[in-house]
Amino acid sequence: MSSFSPGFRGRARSLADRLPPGQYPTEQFPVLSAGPTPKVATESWAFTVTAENGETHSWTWDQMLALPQEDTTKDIHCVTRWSKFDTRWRGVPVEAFLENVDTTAAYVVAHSYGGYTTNLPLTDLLGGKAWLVHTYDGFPLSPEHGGPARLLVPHLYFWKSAKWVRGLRLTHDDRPGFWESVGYHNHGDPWREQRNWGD
Ligand SMILES: Nc1nc2c(c(=O)[nH]1)N[C@H]1C(S)=C(S)[C@@H](COP(=O)(O)O)O[C@H]1N2
Ligand SMILES: [Mo]
Repeated sequence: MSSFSPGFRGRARSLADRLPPGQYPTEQFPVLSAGPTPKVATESWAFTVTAENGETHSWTWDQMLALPQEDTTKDIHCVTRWSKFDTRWRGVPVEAFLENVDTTAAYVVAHSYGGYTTNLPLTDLLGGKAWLVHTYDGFPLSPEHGGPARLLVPHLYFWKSAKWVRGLRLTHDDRPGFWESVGYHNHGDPWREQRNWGD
């Protein structure tokens, strides 16, 4: 293995270099939802971080928009094998929601309006690797793609990017989410082809 990480050389890398094993590139933006699209109004929307001691920290839509915003362009990779290059998003880096949270937890369960869950190590959400996004390609994120706001964790398979996300629960023990509990890989690194348990 070479010492640089995927994405490090940015635009200098060829598209082939940016395609994880077993993936094909597409211009489409397929919609993959395990259930119906929940209707979530921004007026009643809230994002809540729950620490392992039960303490909660919540943001209304306007409070979330008042946080420093970031634009990011990322390649995304779905476990069903499509990859989409250079997707453009705007949102809040996840670490902004954890700044004042007193925690020693190592794991997170992201949970969504509609009931979807997905689990991640906390470190995969920090350090500029994950965002709560509300804008896609310059427009408000559509409901089918997770609007009004979704998680974006582009370095992992896209099932980790919870649509209609409503909060993060910090836990000491790792608790499999919706797909992870039916056989998807617990971590889901596309560069290591972590599709299923045992990969
Ligand atoms: N709440 C919720 N989030 C979800 C899903 C879902 O069914 N419900 N599907 C996941 C899967 S498997 C993928 S590939 C992506 C698809 O996002 P898209 O529909 O915007 O392409 O969302 C992920 N986030
Ligand atoms: Mo997926």
